[in-house]
This record gives sequence, C-alpha cells and structure tokens, in this order.
Amino acid sequence: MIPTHPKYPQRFCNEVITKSLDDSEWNKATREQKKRWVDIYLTNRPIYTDQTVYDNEGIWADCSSVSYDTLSKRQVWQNDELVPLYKTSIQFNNGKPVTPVLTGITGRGMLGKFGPNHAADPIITRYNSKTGDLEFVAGLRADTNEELWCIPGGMVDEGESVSLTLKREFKEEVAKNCSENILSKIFKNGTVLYSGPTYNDPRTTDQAWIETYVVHYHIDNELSKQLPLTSQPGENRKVSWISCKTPNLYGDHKKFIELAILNQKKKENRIYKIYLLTIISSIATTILVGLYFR
Ligand code: RP5
Repeated sequence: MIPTHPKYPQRFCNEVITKSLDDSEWNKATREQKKRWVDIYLTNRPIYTDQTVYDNEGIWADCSSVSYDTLSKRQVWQNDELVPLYKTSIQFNNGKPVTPVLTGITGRGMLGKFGPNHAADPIITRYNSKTGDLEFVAGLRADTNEELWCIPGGMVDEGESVSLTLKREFKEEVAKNCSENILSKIFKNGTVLYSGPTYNDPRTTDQAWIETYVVHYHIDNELSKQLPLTSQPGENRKVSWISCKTPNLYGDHKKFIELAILNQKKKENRIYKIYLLTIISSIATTILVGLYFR
C-alpha cells in the first residue's frame, strides 16, 4: 500500500488493491465477485483535493474543467523519452487520466495536475573521507509524520527543462548559499539513472501521480568541502550528507539511491579495468622493446 500524506484521509483498501499480493484469492473469484469488489472500491475510496490546489487553479494547478484535449497531450516518460498520454496505454475516465496503479484515494490530493506531475531528482554522492562510506546530500522532509530523508528534488516549473530543474531545486532546497561556480562544477557530468513514474510518493492518488527524472553526480571530497549545505524551512527540517545505506527513505528514493550505488560501482570497475589495461600494455611494450634491442 502506498504511504499516505499527513493531510490525506486514510486510503481505502480491499481485494481490488490486494489482488496483486494475493493472486490466488483474486483468480479464484467469480466475475460477479470481482465486479462487486470493484464497486465497493469505487464507492468507498475517499476523494481528496487539497485547498491549496483549488486556490492555485490556473497558476500551478489545473482548472477542474481542464479539457481531455489538453490532458491527452500531457507527457510521461517511456524508455527515457517523453511520450504524450494519447500514445500510451494509460486510460482516461470522465476525461481525466487514471493512475496505472490503484492507490485507495481519488481526487488530486496535494498534486496540482491531473495525471502526470513532473519532478527531477539530483543525487550528489561523495565518499566520506573518514569512514569510506558512499554518502549523498539529503534533506529531512518536513511534510511526513515519520522522520524521512529524501533526495533534494522538486517539481518542474511550467516550460522549464528538467536539467534546469535539477540544479534549481538542489540550490533552493539544500544549497542556497552555494556559488554558481561550485554548482556548475557539481552538475557537470551526470548519469541519468531513471525516468518514469514514482507511485510510492505519499501524494499519489487514482487521478494524479509524479513522473521523475533522476540524475547521479559523483564529486570528490575537495569539491564536497566547498558545498555549503543550508536547510530550507518549510521544505526540510535538516540537510546533511547521509550514508547511501540509510534504510528508510521517502517515496521511491531508496530505489533511486540503490541505482546510484550500482552506477558508482560500474564507473569504478571501468576505471579499474582501464588502469589494469594500461599496466598490462606498458609491461608488454617494455618486453617487446627489450626483445627487439636484444
Ligand atoms: C518525489 O517528489 C520525487 O521523487 C521528487 O523528489 C519530489 C518532488 O516533490 P517536492 O520535494 O518538491 O515536494 O516523489
């Protein structure tokens, strides 16, 4: 079950949601039984759209009357490319996109847009010079009941490119005192780790979800010392370098951090192989030169 935002009513859960966990019960059920479960789900799931969303309709939130035509052109990530909804298998109901997973709640919740809401997540890692641990810059979220660290990502502004969002959000959320020069050094060579939906965000509803673009940047210790971390009241309670092994993270962030760990290992293996090849080829050259001049 998807975690719930503190402002949301409790998510409704019945056989319709648990069917993926307990296939046997779902598969054994008759057509009528399944239809009954679906009806129970649809009538019992709460509807919630936060007042801030209504107050911002036409600003960062959709107007409730937004047309099918507009919504069907909204884009989602597929194989690292943005594809309009009408070209995907995502269903529409009453002119609004239906989230491809069942969430136990409908309405837009805290999300402004019907269907996909775009975000970007920059993962900045370094090795801790004392412990040797791989760490990443994290924020302790201010909008969760449980204490949860997160990647300092954020929502893409209207008309903004995701690469710009990565840097802007990082600066706004955790590094407002960092100079542009240092930021450009940090955001120089990134590896795209993931692009697609992040349904485990506590704000996901049956009518709205977040699509994110996750990029990994690894920096050396010298550069990390030049990055001043500053928390942003309202957004996060604390900001810090934390271990990539931290067990509980916000939404799908644990999954994204695992991808960053793998990416770092792959890069290091590649460097190690190049290093080995260089040594082998220089030994071979020395031997050949020796043989030639013998
Ligand atoms: C998450 O919501 C995404 O992975 C991204 O980190 C985040 C953006 O929302 P805010 O941090 O701006 O609330 O699911």
